[in-house]
Amino acid sequence: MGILKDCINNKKTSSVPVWFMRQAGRYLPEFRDIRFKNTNFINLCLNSKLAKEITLQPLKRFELDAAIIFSDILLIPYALDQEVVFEKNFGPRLGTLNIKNILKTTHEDIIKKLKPVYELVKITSNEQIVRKKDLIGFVGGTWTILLYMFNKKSPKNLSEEIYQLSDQDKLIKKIVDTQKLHIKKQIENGSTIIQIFDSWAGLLDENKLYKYLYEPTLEIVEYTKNLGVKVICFPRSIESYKKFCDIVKPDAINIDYKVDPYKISEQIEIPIQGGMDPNSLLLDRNDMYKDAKKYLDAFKNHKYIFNLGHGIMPKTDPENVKALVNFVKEFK
Ligand code: 1CP
Repeated sequence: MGILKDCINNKKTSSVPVWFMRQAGRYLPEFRDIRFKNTNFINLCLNSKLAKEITLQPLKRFELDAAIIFSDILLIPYALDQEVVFEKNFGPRLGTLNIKNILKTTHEDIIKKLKPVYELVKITSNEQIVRKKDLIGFVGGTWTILLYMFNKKSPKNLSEEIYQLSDQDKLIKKIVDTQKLHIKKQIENGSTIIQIFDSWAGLLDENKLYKYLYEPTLEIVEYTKNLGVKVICFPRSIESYKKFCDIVKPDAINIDYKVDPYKISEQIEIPIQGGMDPNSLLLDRNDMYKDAKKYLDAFKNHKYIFNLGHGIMPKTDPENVKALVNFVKEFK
């Protein structure tokens, strides 16, 4: 149990907790080595030993306060029997959406397919380097998962047809049910915090927020809290994080880089995570520190977890990540 959880529990911490979205990923040469030899991304996620090695890679380099399991939000469509492949220079490509078939999958089917993920959580949580830290498990947000399942590739722009999808209420219920199961299994195997990545929440029209964002997320947040585990939400690029927090009541909220840290620190009382533009890690050191300081200053009197407004970019120099972590750790 680490200082990340202490921070979310409103306890004083010796320094500002820090971890990064996509801290295990393509900016690390040791990740690229493994990835090069393992062209099937889903199979790599389902290789517990290699996935553990990837999860630990950033912790061996930097003084991070949390590990996040190397996995993907699209393992839920995969577990629900929709084909998922990752193509080079394209991203995810999903197979036909057969809702009838999806509704037939049982908990046993899902657990069987995702067993290696739970094994990954278990063997990672037993590692010495992770024991004193937090181990973050995660799921995609219901909306983001639904959108990939419907669109079958990265959405970028929204096709309004999704709102007319037939049998969508049954599908949404099935996704929520699977998300809960996936969260429960990760916690049983050693995840100490859960994060919900709703990366495409910002594409939703205002009048669709209740049905596709607030309602399913509230259900999952309440479920996770009842399991005694803290939950961080990242409904990326939504108009009002304040309204989201008032309705969904997560334990902590991740903000994107368009949010003004000073303003939000006055609007929201719960611990805040992230914000800094991942592009700042591509600047020269002093400009990177200047941007980091802006967030650290803004949240000086607020519970704050240092992170970014989105994942680390593949062209980032690992030495800059190291320098940034050290800068955060030394900040008083
Ligand atoms: O080599 C490669 O091409 C793999 C790149 C990669 C990695 C490192 C993908 C493909 N997924 C991951 C791991 C991953 N994905 C993690 C691991 C833990 C960590 O953060 O270190 C996590 C939490 C995710 C979550 C995820 N996957 C999200 C939500 C967060 C976000 O980035 O917005 C999403 C949208 C995905 C889908 C996905 N996975 C990968 C790609 C290329 C995409 C599509 C992104 C898009 O549609 O633009």
